[in-house]
Amino acid sequence: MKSAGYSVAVVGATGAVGNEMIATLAARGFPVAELRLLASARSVGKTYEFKGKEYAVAELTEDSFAGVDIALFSAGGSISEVFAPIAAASGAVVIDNTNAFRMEEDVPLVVPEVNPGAIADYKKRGIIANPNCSTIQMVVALKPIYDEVGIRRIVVSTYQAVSGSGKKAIDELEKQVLALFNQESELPVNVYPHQIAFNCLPHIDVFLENGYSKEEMKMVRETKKIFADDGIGVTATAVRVPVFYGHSESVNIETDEKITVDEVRELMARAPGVELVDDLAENRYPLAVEAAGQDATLVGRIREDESIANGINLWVVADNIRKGAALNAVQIAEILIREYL
Ligand code: NAP
Ligand code: 3JN
Repeated sequence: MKSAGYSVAVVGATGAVGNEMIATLAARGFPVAELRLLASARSVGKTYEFKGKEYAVAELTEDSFAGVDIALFSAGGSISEVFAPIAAASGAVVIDNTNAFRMEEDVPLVVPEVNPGAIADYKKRGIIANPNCSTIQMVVALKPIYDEVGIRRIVVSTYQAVSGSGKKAIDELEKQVLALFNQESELPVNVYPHQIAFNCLPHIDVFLENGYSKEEMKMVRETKKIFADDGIGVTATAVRVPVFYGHSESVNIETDEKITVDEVRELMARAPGVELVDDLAENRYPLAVEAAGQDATLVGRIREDESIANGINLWVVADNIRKGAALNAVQIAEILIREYL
């Protein structure tokens, strides 16, 4: 650990995830000696406050990474494909929030509560991948059950907030709601193929040849990689819902050995990164509006799946921009500086 602190670059600093990266670095007291905020040429001139000081955004170029120790990327996959290897070659450790490297064998895909040991493999390429937000919150909740009784199959349906599609989608939901309340004849529909206000779209990212969306297949592949278990069956349905922050998930699992609802509750009550919210008498269960702005992954509605011998249902909710992106990345950076840099 460097006592003087680290030079940290945030690539995509002006975006929904980038803004949260800056806030998370500050909130967690990450030892930042130098902060480099990088985005497109469009954002040059914008400034952000970090720990009481103003920082100007610079244009991302090949020369942006000289002297940088840690580069947090969230400017989209095509930017990461080009610039993450450049950052790594100039000596930075890249923590990449995009899909660009997640499934590459020599790039660790890390959720600190689940597979922190995988971080050691960063040395191979100088890149660590952050999983997709929907995968992260699911594996945080399932890890203690996986360790206790094994998991054979996962059936997950997601209810994903618009902030997962970036700032323009947050604006679009707001504008559509206002237009509907003002009884305007035309709705602005630019980000999604359909109206998102008061609607549910079973369509996140592009559709693939097998009929699944890419978001659904990210959950399938990433879960197997994080648990280092190709034998788990995973099937997903990803749905965009008119919520600003907080992804919710209905998660059904079939375990190898029997586990009771009370045992799952006990595991959740002491699982790292999890908060058990499960009190039906008080109408307490995880809610997106309560998860928003929180670090914890909320787990509740724990029930036995009575249709099979070893089945459990859970409702899992987390702030997709925090634990789903920025917080997970900063937690990885914290382990990196504590154990490796
Ligand atoms: P956003 O709000 O639309 O922000 C996009 C960011 O990328 C902005 O800072 C933008 O800069 C920057 N950017 C775009 N084109 C650029 C270029 N040519 N050069 C440099 N910077 C460029 O999107 P977001 O929600 O923050 O998401 C950004 C990316 O993070 C996504 O594409 C995705 O890959 C990843 N992400 C991951 C998760 C996850 O599950 N882990 C969740 C959400 C997002 P300007 O403002 O200058 O255009
Ligand atoms: O839609 C969501 O709720 C999460 C979105 C994630 C996302 C958005 C655009 C591009 C990703 C991602 O993290 O997988 C990507 C991408 O990097 O491919």
